[in-house]
Amino acid sequence: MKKILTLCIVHKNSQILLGMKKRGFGAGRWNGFGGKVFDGEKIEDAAKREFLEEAGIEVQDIEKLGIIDFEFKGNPEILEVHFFKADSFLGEPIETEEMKPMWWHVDKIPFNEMWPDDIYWMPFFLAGKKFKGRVLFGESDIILEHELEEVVNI
Ligand code: 6OG
Repeated sequence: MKKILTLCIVHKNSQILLGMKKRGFGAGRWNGFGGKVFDGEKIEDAAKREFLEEAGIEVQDIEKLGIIDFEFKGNPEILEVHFFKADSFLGEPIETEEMKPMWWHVDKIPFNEMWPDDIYWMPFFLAGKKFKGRVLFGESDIILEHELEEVVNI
């Protein structure tokens, strides 16, 4: 059973735009913007739609940089998250019911208030490298297994 999700981060002038998730899955953590892909929707379109819904900005050119399968021990559902990078956008980020946006310098990313997998893929992301991987979480969102590699095509 696979669920396809998007995650998009603006990376501009040594800063990244993250949002504090205010409700639902991952609440209380800083993360990129994204969510579930609708049936029949292109994954890239879902990434753009979610950005507009969650931060009020319009991203135009986005680049897919990675795919990670997230599994939770004892749960047959796999979350296939597609990671995108944007370097420009229209509008100004605004706080929404779901996310509170904030810019972070790439040297000061709040990893201890993010999903524990982020420390692994973020270096690839910031370097503009494409990546693929799999992460298995156990109880209390502890990482039991992780594999991540750079790939040529995504
Ligand atoms: P909604 O289902 O609330 O969107 N997401 C993850 N992000 C990271 N960094 N690590 C994970 O490890 C994640 N699992 C899901 C995908 C959920 C958002 O959270 C991301 C979506 O952008 C488990 O609509």
